Amino acid sequence: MRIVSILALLALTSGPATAAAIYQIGDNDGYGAAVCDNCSHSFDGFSADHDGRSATEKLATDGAQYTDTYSTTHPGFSPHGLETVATFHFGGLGAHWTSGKLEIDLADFQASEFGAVAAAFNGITQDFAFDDGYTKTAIHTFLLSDAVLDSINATGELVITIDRNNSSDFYGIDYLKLTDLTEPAVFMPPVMNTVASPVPEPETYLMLLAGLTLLSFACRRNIKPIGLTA
Ligand SMILES: [Ca+2]
Ligand SMILES: [Ca+2]
Ligand SMILES: [Ca+2]
Repeated sequence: MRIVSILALLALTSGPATAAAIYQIGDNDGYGAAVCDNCSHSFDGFSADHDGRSATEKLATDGAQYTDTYSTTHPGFSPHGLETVATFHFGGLGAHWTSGKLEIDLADFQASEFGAVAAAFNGITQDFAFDDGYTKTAIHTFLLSDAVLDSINATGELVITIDRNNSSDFYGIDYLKLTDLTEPAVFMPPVMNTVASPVPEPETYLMLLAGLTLLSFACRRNIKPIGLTA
């Protein structure tokens, strides 16, 4: 017998997709100097004192105070005093993350020449040993590991630290952008008991017809017309 089910069709039905949530620290304004993405800057590689921060960035406490400087957290050259660690804080992230990525726009990383920074996402070490080269800007993207996603779900935040204590590199950070790639919840219509009735095969029709014929014959033998006696 052939059973036609529409459950499979229901399973293919989903609601409208929702846009991925995006969180950003700093803006993509070319280090406050209109430097294009993935190209070259003209910052001074000797005095390294570029400070293109807006008033908002200077007053920020979420990490934007570290963007748009070419000499970030470099005592004696940066506007950050004696600080040697830049900390960026994404908060209010919830506890539902299954996938996400971080995009970060960097200038002039030279890990091999001047030492790599020590970077971590929620305390989990990340490879930041970039060798983009002097005058080069580059947008780097990290797909968040399961460990980082678990830490976001446990704390509702993502804290990024870039520690230059073992590095004398001059570099800059234009912005950081965090994207929640968690799949939107799939809308499933209520499942009804809608398995279609079986469609009888020809043999079944023949058996049914034979049964009806026998039943009719039996009735004719046993039922007598009303008013007649045997
Ligand atoms: Ca940029
Ligand atoms: Ca550099
Ligand atoms: Ca910027």
